Amino acid sequence: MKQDLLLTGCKLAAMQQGECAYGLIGNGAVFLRAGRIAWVGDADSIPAEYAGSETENLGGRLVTPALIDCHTHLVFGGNRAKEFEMRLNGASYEDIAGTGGGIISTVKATRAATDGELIELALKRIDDLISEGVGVVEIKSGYGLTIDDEIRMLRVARRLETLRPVKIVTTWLAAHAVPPEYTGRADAYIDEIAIPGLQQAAAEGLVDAVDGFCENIAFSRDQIERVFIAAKALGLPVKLHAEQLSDQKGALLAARYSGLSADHLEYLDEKDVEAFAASGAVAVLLPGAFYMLGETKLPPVSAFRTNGVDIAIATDCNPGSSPISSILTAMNMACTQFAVTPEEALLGVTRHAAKALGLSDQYGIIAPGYMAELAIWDADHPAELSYWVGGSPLHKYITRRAMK
Ligand code: DI6
Ligand code: FE
Repeated sequence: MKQDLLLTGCKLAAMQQGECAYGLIGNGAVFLRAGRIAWVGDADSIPAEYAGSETENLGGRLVTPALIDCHTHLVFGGNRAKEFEMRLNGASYEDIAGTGGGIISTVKATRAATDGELIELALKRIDDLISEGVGVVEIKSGYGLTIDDEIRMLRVARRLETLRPVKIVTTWLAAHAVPPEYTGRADAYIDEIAIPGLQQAAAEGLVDAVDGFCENIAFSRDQIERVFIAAKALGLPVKLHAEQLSDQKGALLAARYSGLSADHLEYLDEKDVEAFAASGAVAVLLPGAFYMLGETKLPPVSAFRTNGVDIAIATDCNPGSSPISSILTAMNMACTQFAVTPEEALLGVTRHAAKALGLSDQYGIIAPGYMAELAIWDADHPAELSYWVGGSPLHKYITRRAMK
């Protein structure tokens, strides 16, 4: 990016706290300097020192912070279209997982894929997200389930950042499923793979956060807690796939370990929302998985509102429960399925998604000091981003990251 750039002629949804969460400025201007936002405000009050800079008039277009997909599993081999068909013929997600399909079938395909193949497949998904203005993508391991394959997944994920102008945040999710070689020995898997692998991956600097899948078909709260203790000892933040298929009290466990977020949450008991809220963790809603699995139990969105829980929205891009690489579709689904408002949906992929990744001081709002990562839309109002289904109204994407 050029050193200095003044953007004018834009309608800004700065997503800062204000009268409305959009933080709308009708006739806005933004001054970018050395990859950061240096000034933002009304076009009538541009400071004289910036007024002579190279200027780009955006023709009245809408400008938002670059969007953030704060929960994906987008590095994987193969696909599970056949299981999708099985589910539509009557099998449940749990039935399929119980007979060696589900996550384990993706583990086999991922282990068999070369790094080059995994990168090529993941780049397609990343490009889909970029075409919708996404500038930050979280990617989890969890389809390797050996120390080497889990670390390989994170290396591949980090590599994507050198191939596309996005920030990649990597999450250790070895406690995702019990691999076949550990059938019936989940505790041993935690002790021999999930924890020592985490220590090794962290030593290589590959881990930004630690996640787990707390569920009947995956790991118990006690097993997840052991992983969390190891994460804390390494100074790493935690988060959790919690209450996706049943109420395991996982969100409360994540809260107890000062988790950045708990994700899914359809089966979270409303009575537990107050305690969850007190931790300050973000509730990450994944409407794509709800949609694909034909789930009917809704997450307690109004209890989140009443208790002041910040809500984020993500694609959960994965081959089993959410083969979706469209953040705008996830926003639309959050609105239509969960009765999240378009304003909450946009907050959920900007400010609150940044919080779910521990990046609140750099991403997710348009404010001085924040990264110069902006999405410019052919849209008049931010509600349009949640409204259209299919097609991207992205006009262009401004990033401080030159293609490397
Ligand atoms: N919950 C999910 O929705 C994904 N992982 C998880 O813990 C699904 C992963 C898959 O089915 O491959
Ligand atoms: Fe997930």
